[in-house]
Amino acid sequence: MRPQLPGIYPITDTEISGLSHTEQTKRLIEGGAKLIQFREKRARAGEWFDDASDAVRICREAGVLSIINDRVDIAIAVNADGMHLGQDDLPVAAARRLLGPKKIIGLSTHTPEQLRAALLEPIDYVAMGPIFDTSTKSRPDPTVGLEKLSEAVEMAGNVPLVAIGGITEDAVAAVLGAGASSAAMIGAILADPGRIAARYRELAKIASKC
Ligand code: TZP
Ligand code: MG
Repeated sequence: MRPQLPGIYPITDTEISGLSHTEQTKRLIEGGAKLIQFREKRARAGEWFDDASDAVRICREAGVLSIINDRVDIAIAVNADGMHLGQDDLPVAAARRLLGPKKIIGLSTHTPEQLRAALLEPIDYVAMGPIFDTSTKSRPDPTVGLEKLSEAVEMAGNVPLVAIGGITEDAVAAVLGAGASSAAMIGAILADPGRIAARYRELAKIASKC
């Protein structure tokens, strides 16, 4: 399913926010989020399953799309709307076989070569990044920058492209102006956990003017 991507694409992070995925979800939905990606790099499967189940159920009740990062087993187990794969995760074709034709699959890319290859896969959107320096991801690839982002958008054609990595409030307009369908953000939304809803609202307002 090719989703209508929102201008701001929030991704959860328990380390940065200090909150469970479920609590981040409640706050993001209060701020008006329409799609949330759940990114968990540390928890064991059992703990991750419980938190993801609650978060996805809350999303479903609110009509918000839920995307699980990395783990196809968790995505299936909690019946998320889709998943987001990286270059080192399960191959897209294998994930598609497991998830079926209706679920959303997004794929991270970091170079034009990876993007070209991604566009041959059964994906619904592609991500490109890091656009700017980021401290959120461990061992990030080299930064892409705005110029190469524009070239990536052109190469992606009608496949929606999500820009990610180091995107601050000040950069949202430039990233969307370069043609990205969506600006994925972690730190800029979650760094002040008491203002997650407000931050989402502020950022979505900027995106709505682009
Ligand atoms: N993939 C490329 S950069 C990145 C990921 C998951 C981290 C994005 O986080 P932030 O805080 O918005 O830079
Ligand atoms: Mg991954």
